[in-house]
Amino acid sequence: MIDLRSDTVTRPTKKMLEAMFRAEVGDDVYGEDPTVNLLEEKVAKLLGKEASIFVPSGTMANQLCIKAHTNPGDEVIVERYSHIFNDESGAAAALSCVQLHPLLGERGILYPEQIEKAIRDKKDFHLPPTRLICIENTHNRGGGTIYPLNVVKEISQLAKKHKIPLHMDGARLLNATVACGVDPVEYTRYVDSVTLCLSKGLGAPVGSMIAGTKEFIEKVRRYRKMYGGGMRQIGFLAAAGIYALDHHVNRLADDHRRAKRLAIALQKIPGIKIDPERVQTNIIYFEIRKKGWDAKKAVEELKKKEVLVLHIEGPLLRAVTHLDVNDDDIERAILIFGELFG
Ligand code: TLP
Repeated sequence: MIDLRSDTVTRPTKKMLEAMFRAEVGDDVYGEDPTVNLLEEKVAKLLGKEASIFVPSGTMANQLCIKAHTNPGDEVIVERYSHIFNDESGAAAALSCVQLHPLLGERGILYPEQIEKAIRDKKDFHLPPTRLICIENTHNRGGGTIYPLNVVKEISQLAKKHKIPLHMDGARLLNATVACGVDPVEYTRYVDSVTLCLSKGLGAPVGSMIAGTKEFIEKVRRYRKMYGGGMRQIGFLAAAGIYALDHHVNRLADDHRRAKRLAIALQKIPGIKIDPERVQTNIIYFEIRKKGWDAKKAVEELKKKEVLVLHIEGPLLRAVTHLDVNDDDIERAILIFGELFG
């Protein structure tokens, strides 16, 4: 199978498994797991923040940040197609009792002018207080879109002016930084909290990180316990994260190159609609435009030929490149797309 559904599907490499096997562990709820502590120090440094914390998933990471930044009844500005708004099962409403205020971005990117218009007037008690702004980098549903640095800077200036914290869902932040050739700190210096997934392009089996001030991370630590995310001897998982950060960051560029190659080849197939110009990192979206076919049938027929893609909604399909997909797999997938939709 050539599994292009998501970069979450990777399996640990042999060397990663060896690193996991060798990990020293302790009880992380007591703060006694040396490997988790090492990972948390490493990520705090990588992201230029005072502290970081290991959590089970990217969803929990976002939700803990929302919980720690807000009070019930507050409003949180998000992008219309963001993961927080669409793919976290309504958690912000259920767990933090906040109202999400979705704004439509340009391929997922929000601009300061539209955010400023959406910030509520504090003096009017009819209105929910705007307590948090969330941005997603890279933006998944936008097409793996990279936030331009100057836009993040301007949003941060706006947020500061209004004394509203800025959160970055950085599940794929390192895809953005590798693609732009910038240090992650160039982005994270502008945000109050940031998440980072170890289990996507980086190839670890489990885990996400949150980084911020020491005070913020201590608040998150309490909520992590409340949400049932306090885990015990998880140095084995942290070791996978450390290995991923040491060995799998620069190679994200290969995923980007392969996604571009796939997109350019798919554009030449008459039954497929795609704009390769939009592909900035490892995610591509496309539509099937062949008579008698719809997205569901396309997924089924591709599966019969051992290519897995994800149906998003309506005619939209997604393919994502990652650690477990090599150049040969991409060439084979291109041939199969050609056979079915040419
Ligand atoms: N995204 C998954 C699906 O849930 C859509 C995927 O396959 O892409 N932020 C962003 C931007 C994400 O894309 C995801 C996962 C998360 C957060 C949540 O991470 P997990 O799956 O670890 O909860």
